[in-house]
Amino acid sequence: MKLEKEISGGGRFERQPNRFTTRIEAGGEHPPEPGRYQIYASYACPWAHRSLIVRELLGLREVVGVTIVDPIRDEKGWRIPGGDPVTGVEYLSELYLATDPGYEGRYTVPCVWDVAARRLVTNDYPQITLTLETAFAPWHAEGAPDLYPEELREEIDALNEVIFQGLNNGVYRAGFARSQEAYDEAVTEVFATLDLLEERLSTRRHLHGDALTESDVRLYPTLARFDAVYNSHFKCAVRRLTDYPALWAYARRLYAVPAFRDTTDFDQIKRHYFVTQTNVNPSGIVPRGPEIDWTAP
Ligand SMILES: N[C@@H](CCC(=O)N[C@@H](CS)C(=O)NCC(=O)O)C(=O)O
Repeated sequence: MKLEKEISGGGRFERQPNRFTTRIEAGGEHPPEPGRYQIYASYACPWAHRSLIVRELLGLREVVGVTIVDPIRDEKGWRIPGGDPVTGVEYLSELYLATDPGYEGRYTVPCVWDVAARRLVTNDYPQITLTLETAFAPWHAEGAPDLYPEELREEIDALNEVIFQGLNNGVYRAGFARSQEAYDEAVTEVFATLDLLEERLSTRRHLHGDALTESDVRLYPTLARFDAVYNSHFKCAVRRLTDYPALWAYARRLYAVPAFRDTTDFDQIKRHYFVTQTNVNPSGIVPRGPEIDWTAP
């Protein structure tokens, strides 16, 4: 199993680096153009979820395409049910290997395919949303939010790093840990980060004030998966999201926005983690519950 390569000596999960990091930028080899790029995403994957949210929020549905993969990944990786209408492939791995025949890492979503150049441009998930927010600005819908305003970029980048280390990737470090020490270290960081964000959100509507930003887009996918998956499957069991009044109210507020709600598929999320990650859940049994009302006011 490829994931073994990402387990360090101390039983710590150390995520693989992103192999494809070319930028889509004006004047570059892959310039932004409507109809030229296809995002490959899974509703289950938190990293891919971000791109789906941003594409909807910015009204880019007609500008950048999306192919959704099946939530259950087999030994050949992510599968596209019925084949991909854009490239004709059945497995995402075919796009990775068409771009780099020697690629040996995991075939991950999200990634972006350049239809004109017939190659993968990027699987650099933090950059994909930023690219939609900046390089694709000429095609944003009228009235679309500015998720990455110039004057807040430094603050947004700094908080995103805290959210990534402590939470987005923190839950994976807890869940994939192979030693008690590695787990303890990660789970402590997860709840310290939730505590910090609870405090921050007790006085603000969004992470950087009134307006929605890239930081909110990065936090939400982890919150949406927290009680349904991470609390049990990844052993992030100290508290539930629903135990945090401000964070839970904030998560529900975001869920009320169509771009967040329509891209949140709890059934696919649960089936993906519990069925596919047999390193953590060898039986592949999907638990019932927890019963949570995301639409509560
Ligand atoms: N590109 C990043 C993050 C994206 C990522 O891990 N995506 C997961 C789904 S949440 C994936 O596609 N995994 C495929 C696999 O493990 O084979 C990475 O390589 O770690």
